[in-house]
Amino acid sequence: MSLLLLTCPVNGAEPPAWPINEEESAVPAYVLPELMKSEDGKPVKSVDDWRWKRRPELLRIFEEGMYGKAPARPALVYEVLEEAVPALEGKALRKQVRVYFAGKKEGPSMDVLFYVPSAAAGPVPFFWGLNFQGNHTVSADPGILMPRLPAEAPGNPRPKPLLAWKRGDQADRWQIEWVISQGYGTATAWYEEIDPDYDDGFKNGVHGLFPDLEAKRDGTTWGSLAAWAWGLRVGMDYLEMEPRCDARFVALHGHSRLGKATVWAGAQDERFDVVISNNSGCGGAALSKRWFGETVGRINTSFPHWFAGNYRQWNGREAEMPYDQHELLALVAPRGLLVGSAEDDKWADPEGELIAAKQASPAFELLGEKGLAAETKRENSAVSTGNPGYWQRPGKHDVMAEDWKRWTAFLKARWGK
Ligand code: GTR
Repeated sequence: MSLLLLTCPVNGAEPPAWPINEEESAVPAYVLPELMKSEDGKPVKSVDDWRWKRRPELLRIFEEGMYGKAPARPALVYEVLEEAVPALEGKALRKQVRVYFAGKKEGPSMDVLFYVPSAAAGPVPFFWGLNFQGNHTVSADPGILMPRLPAEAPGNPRPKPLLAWKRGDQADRWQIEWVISQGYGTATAWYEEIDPDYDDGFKNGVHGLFPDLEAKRDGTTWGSLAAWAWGLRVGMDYLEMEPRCDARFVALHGHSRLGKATVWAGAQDERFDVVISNNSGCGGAALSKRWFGETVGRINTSFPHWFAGNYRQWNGREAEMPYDQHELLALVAPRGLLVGSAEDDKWADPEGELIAAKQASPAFELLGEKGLAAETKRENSAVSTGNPGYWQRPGKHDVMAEDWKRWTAFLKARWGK
């Protein structure tokens, strides 16, 4: 029994501040806000209603209430660290580029690692996503530049694990050879080069580039998820310039916390033709009002730097929230959205992710997409042929070869290549 609902101290211990439920039978009834009704109570009936009224309204709700407002992106400034060279036994070309965040060649920057099929005759579709442990971990390829250690700062716990992360440690999660074999390119950068993932009062990473914004910090100012999403959009600014990338066909993908950042970036930025959420859970694709797995109170307590301050007002008060994550997913419409869950990943609430995708469907349908295929079930997701697509694989919270296969099948169905 994993239902933890303690109302009084047991043996002198304090009850958990944010009780967690992982039993389906214990999920109470909940009511979702209506996606296709504007704040003024009017129904969303036409493409124009969606495009000019509901979509901007929802973007503002998530920006001010949850992830926080990000500054404008800088002018694109980059430095080619390595021009395309043969790699992966000649199957790919590898390129490495440093993209600066200050609009000049100093200050924080991210190193973007690219592979494209060496056989490609022209620009190819691309996967673009952030990695957890440094570019050198996504493949054993010895040519990948080692990440620079994040700036030392009081309380910075990061350099130590970074030194322990080995080349190729995360290769299973990236499947680069397989992606190349499918005729696609792939690009990645280490998320902590955008904003180190610990609570430092928003001084380091790209937050530190905007002192005026920090001086006025309030409940609507950006947190780390918004910073990673911003970095993903800066990366897209580069991909649009990259001659080997066909920027009309870019699939943004992210796992777990990076899945949350991915969904937020993809919701805002229509240049991403496909958005893939992998096990993104609470604050990503999973509904907040469904009491299962991680909760708003819990995530804001464990990770106080991830969201805008305003989000904390919903700690323990999910039932009163005026929005929920199906409305975030709907912002991807009519572009491609694929939500992936793992069966044993209760913390991320696979069922809540499926329901959110289903509840986002009316926006996709209004805009001419098929919507989540009616027959989609968690246990039989292979039939998920619609848009949004949904897929659940057996196993735990992770990115696996099967996930990449499913993602690629979704892209091939959408792009015809
Ligand atoms: C967990 C967190 C999740 C998820 C995960 C991850 O600790 O509670 O929301 O983001 O980390 O990113 O690996």
